[in-house]
Order: sequence, then C-alpha cells, then structure tokens
Amino acid sequence: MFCFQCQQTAGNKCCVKVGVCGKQPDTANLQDDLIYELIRLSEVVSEKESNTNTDRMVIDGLFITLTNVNFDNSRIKNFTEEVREEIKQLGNLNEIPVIDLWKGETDIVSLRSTLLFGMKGTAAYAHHCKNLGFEDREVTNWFYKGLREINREHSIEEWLSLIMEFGQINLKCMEKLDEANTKSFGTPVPVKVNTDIKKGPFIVISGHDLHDLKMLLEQTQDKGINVYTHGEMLPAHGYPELKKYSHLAGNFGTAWQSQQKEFENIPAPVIFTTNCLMPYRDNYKDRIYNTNVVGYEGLKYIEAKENGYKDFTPVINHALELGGYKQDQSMSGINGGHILTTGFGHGTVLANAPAIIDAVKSGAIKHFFLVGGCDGANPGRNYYTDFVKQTPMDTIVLTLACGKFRFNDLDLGEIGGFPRIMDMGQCNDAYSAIKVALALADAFQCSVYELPLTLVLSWYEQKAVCILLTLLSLGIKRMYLGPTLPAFLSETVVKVLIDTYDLQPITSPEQDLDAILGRG
Ligand code: FS2
Ligand code: SF4
Repeated sequence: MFCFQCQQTAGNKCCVKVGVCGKQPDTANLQDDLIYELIRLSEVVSEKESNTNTDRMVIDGLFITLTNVNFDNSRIKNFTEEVREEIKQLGNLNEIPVIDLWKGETDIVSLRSTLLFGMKGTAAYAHHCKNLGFEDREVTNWFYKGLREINREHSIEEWLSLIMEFGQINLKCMEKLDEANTKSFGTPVPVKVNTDIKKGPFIVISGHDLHDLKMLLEQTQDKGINVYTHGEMLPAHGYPELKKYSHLAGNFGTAWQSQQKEFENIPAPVIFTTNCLMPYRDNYKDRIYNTNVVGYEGLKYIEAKENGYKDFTPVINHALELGGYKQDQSMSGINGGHILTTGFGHGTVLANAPAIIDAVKSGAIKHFFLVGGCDGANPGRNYYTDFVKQTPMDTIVLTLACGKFRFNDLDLGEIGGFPRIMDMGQCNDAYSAIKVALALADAFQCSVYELPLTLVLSWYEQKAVCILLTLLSLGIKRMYLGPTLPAFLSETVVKVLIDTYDLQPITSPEQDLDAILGRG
C-alpha cells in the first residue's frame, strides 16, 4: 500500500505497512484499483455521453476513498466491479492505459496527488447535493475531466493552472451545497445547543448529511426518542426546518477522533452518515449504523431505497431497546463548557453587515480570525485552542468544521451584541466565510487580503484540501496552515505556495498572533 492523503500519515511521509487511520493494505490497494477504474470510466465517457449512473460512480467512487469513510473490502470490490461493468457497456476499454498514480518525478506526483485529493473532497459535497436533489452540471463534468487530466502528462505550470481551475470548481460545488441546504432547510439562525443528555431513549447522528438527519427526525417524531448531533452534524441545529423538531435535543460529544472513548458506554445507537468513522471498539460495535458511502465490515448498514428514502426502523427499535439514561446526564466540552452556539452562516452575518462594518470603523472590532478546519489526534492541535484563548478582546473568531470542538465551549464574551466566537457551520460552509469576506472587502473597497482578517486553518482529510485550493484560487494570501504541512506537497510545491501566496506554516500562538497583529 501507499497512502499519504491525510494529515496523520505515518511519520508525516506516507503509510506503507498499515494506515495510521486503521486502513489495511488490502483496503488501500482496493481503493487504488477503484480510482484506476474511475479514470478509465472517465476516458470512455469523454467519447460517450455520461449518464446518471456514471455520475454517481465518479462522485461516490471518489468519496468512498476519502479518509475514514469506507474500510469494507467487499463493498469497495463490488463498487469497482460495477464500474468495470459500466465501462464494458460503454465500449471496449480494457486497453486504456492508466498512469501509476504514485510513481514518477516527485513534483509531478505531488501535483497530481493534490488534484486527486482535492477532487475526493469535492465529491463529498457533490454527493450531499445529489442527496437533496441538487446538481451543478459544470461540477459533475469536471470530475470526468479532472480524472482524465490525472491520467495525462503536464508541466508544473500546467498542473498549477489545472489545480487553480479546480479550486474554482470546488467553490461552485460548495455554493451549490449551500443552495441545496438553505433551500431545503431554510437560512441558518444563531442557536444555543445543549450538550447535556436527557433521560430516556436517544439516537446520536454523525457526519455531514442533513437529508439523513431530516428523515431520522421525521421517523422519530412522537416516539419518545431524542436525537443528538455529533461532530460535523452540530450546525444542523441552526436550520429552521430541522430545529423545529423539539426532539432534536442537543449535541453529543466532541470531534471524530474521540469517538472510541465517547461511544464506549452510551446507551444509544449511533448513525454515521459520512466521515469520520474510525475502526470500532468491541464495546460499542453493535450500536453503530452506517449509511451512504460509509462502510466497515461487521457494522450494520442502512440502505437507501430507489427514491433516496431510508427506513431507520432498526435504529429506532435499537434506541427504544437500550432505553437511554435513567437520569438526565451532565456532559461538557473539552474546556468544561456546557453550551455550544452555531448558525452564523452568511445569511445571518450579512444581515448584520452594517452593524459589523460600523463596529470595525469605530475600532470596536480590530480584527477577524477564521480559525477553522478539521480536528484530529495530533498533539500539535492544542495550538488552535491556545490561539483562540489568546485572541484579544476586540477581535472576532469565526469558525467552521470539526476543528471548532477545540474551543467552541469557551465563553469569550461579546462585542456590540456579537458573540466573539461565531460558528459558520460545516467544512463546506467555508462558502459562507468566503461570501462574508468578499462582502466586507466590497464594503471597505479593498481586496480580501487587505481586510483585517486572517485565516488560521487546520487540516486533516481531503475536504480541507479542496477548500484550501479554493481559497488559493481566490488569491487569498498569508493563510496560516497546520498542524503540519501536507506530506504530499513536495518541497518545490511548498516553495511555490510560500512565494506566491505567502502561505505560513503555524508556529506558536504567541508568535503567530504577534505577527498577524503587528505586535512585539
Ligand atoms: Fe472533521 Fe472529519 Fe468536515 Fe473533515 S468530521 S475531519 O471529515 O469534513 O471536518
Ligand atoms: Fe495513512 Fe491517512 Fe492514508 Fe489512512 S488515509 S492510510 S492515515 S495517509
């Protein structure tokens, strides 16, 4: 096996014996086989018409290979077989040569991998769009194009230009997902979310898929079951069409890397709608249900019907059987807080734009930080907690994705009625942050990187890669990135990013804050 697609890759180089994520060599090889077949499929489709089946294959096929999504060899094999069948249907393509993804000149492997990993992230967003009945055709077509380009030789300059083109495609995909979510569930509004668990039966739902949550809420209504979000599902509480269900009772636990500890003793089933799934521990194995592209041999799976409908009866019966806690349970976040807030998407923030602009002009708000991205187990990730704790009182911290669980239970007070920490949503809601940044730049008649705004990003898996490429393609400069730089970026590529975009690897919160705020 060879895999270096995520931040926790072995020795910050590559996983070759077994994945740090728990991925076994046979699984890694099967995932590579799937990518090779998707490349072949894209080559065939360039001469034929794509169809809804091939669209599903490229999107879900890429998503299946994203970190912490699918460890189930038989499902990956079956999926690959389906792709082979489709290729045969479309033409005789057994002869299509496919490049060896991991071999070649270091910089080329690096650039090719950057594009492939970014596309895996975008595929996740396109998958959620599809679940809600939305699609941007230009994005779907680009998956075929991107896979074909991965199979071609390009100069460094050509690769860089393709990668920037792709960054704009991912922006379109996040925009479409924003449209899908807000048209389906309304514009998010700020809400306070409880972290305590009420007595009685409950279900925990993790991942990013709001459509699954909606179906679960409908099916659990009036059944005496409470539903708690987990991880990236937390922002669901802000959507009017989801928050209207009173049994959407709160949020359970923190970010994904704590699941093996947090799920151990809970008297409730857990549904994974997307990443990040870790290899299970026996003490909670029977209580995990997967759906969508998530898979793990030995875990239960909820299949979608032809029309996308899912019957969650097995999970509901399981929750009733387990019965939940006998008494209300007091739970807290990693800093001891009990209340989380979310729902500060572009709709809410921009509705308050005049007040925010006034606060900046009067000097009440001196600087904005976007501290966002993935969480993970790396000890260096304490940086983000310390960074937020040390931000001055006259600054605002915008956040998104699961990295926020490092600090979203802190009470940092308010400025002029605005909480100092505002959760904009899931990783794909980076679209909201971009919209707000562009609106502020417009109001102050400057470019985004002249704003008193600094992006401090944490990355783990490939959705962070596509978002980073979008931000670069927008010309956003001087972003801070950690906890480590991606192992798949070669020295030359890192140099380009530093020279062209002034990309900053994080150092210490003190040193970075001094540099950002021009102190010391
Ligand atoms: Fe966190 Fe995992 Fe959002 Fe990433 S829940 S690291 O997938 O996508 O963020
Ligand atoms: Fe290693 Fe990450 Fe690949 Fe898992 S996904 S095998 S941890 S690089």
